[in-house]
Amino acid sequence: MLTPTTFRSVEGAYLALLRLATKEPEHQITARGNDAREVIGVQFQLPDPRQRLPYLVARKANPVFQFAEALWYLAGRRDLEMIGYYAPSMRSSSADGVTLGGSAYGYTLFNPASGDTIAPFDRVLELLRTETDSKRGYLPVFSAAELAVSDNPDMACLAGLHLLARGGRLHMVCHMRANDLDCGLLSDVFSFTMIQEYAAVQLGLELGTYTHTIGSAHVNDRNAERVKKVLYEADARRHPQHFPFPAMSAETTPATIARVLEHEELLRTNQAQYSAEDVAALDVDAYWQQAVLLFEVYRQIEHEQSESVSRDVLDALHPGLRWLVGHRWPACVTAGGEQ
Ligand code: 5HM
Repeated sequence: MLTPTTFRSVEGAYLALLRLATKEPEHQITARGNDAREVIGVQFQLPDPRQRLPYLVARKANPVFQFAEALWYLAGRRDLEMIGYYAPSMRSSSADGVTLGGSAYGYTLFNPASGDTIAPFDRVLELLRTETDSKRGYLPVFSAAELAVSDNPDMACLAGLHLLARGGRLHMVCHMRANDLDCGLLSDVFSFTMIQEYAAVQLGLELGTYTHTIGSAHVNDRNAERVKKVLYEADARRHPQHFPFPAMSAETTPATIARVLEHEELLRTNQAQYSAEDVAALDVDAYWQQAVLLFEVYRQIEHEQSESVSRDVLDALHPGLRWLVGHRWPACVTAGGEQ
């Protein structure tokens, strides 16, 4: 087969790659102190990139982090202050304790490079507006300069994103030099398909296919037990969960992202507390209100050490997001359900 295998959702791709790397590894490697099983040069395609969340009890995907990271990228940020709140483990990748380096992909994509005045993302959109069939809509992320930094704690794993407008749809091909199949793949696919959908909205195009290609696809030995549990669950279950994910609102602009992030900051710093009714009245549309609801869930868990996330907020969540929150923080949701 010369074309990539397609999957209905990221979950199928994730499971297939875990099986491949753990059951038929090509290599056993040790790189920067991590032992891993690896396959080289793999790819898959999602015909519907909106199906970007896995519903596996053993994996406990964190939808709050997924939205936070996607927004952090879309806003072109690199600060630890925001992303470290949702993923404390990312703090260890920062060289100065304030910013992230190569993995702050949005910073590279959505800000002008030094000496330029226009961000690469905006240049590519302009190119696709003027020559739809262009093959040049490539957004490089990995840079050779990263190799020159000795003991670089944070070298971009994303080589680049390629946007191709064909037949009224915006396709994306993602090239990763390396992908941790258990820990990195899911959040990467979530965020990159959000960038793809955001680009499609800006161009007024339908969402096309998403193709993910990986140089080194690996599973770290330290995650082997969890991976076994995930694969066991997938093999044993009779009825996989599937919650179709809604389309990003066609009105989404950079100002929308900025407004969502204003609410995110208020919640992260506990300067605001929102009920579902408050969120419904906010200056962001229903699609992005879901992100604000997730940030409110997390505020209650982090700042109130809440044993029960308020029922109205949970009920206002999209069923798939509610399912994920319930499995990630079961104690909080069960208690809330009893109110
Ligand atoms: O030694 P190296 O720089 O390749 O280690 C980075 C590790 O983080 C690799 O296992 C890589 O696959 C994983 N990773 C990922 O899968 C890292 C990032 C952040 O750049 C990412 N996805 N987005």
